[in-house]
Amino acid sequence: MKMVFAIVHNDDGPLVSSVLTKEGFPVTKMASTGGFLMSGNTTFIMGAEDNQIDKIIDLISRYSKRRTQSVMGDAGIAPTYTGGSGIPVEVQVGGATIFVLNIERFERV
Ligand code: 2BA
Repeated sequence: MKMVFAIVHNDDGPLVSSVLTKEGFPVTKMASTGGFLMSGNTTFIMGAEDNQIDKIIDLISRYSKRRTQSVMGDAGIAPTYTGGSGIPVEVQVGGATIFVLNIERFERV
């Protein structure tokens, strides 16, 4: 058994969630915040069998778009990243950041 942590853009969260659920994968959604942009993203936690992981990754990546986000030099990250210059900085965000961990034991009591 595996545990999947998938961080997706907030705008993709609802679609990714409904697709996974529709395909029969149980999912828990957590509101999270990226440390770099300091803006909201969505983290999915999913317990799944080993042979389901490829399908899950495929679904998440299909519905998570890659975006370019522009941040001002004095917003969020910015004072240290841009030297507080106020100059816009472009960063690529997503599709999704996915971690797959081995689970030693799973109980539902
Ligand atoms: P953020 O930390 O807000 O990062 C947003 C995007 O900013 C990242 O997109 C990346 O393109 C860029 N970025 C992050 N740190 C950077 C840095 N030190 N210098 C320059 N650019 C930087 P993604 O890589 O797609 O990540 C999207 C979100 O996924 C991240 O939001 C963070 O919440 C999470 N994430 C990404 N990698 C992670 C990791 N190794 N561990 C935990 N969370 C991660």
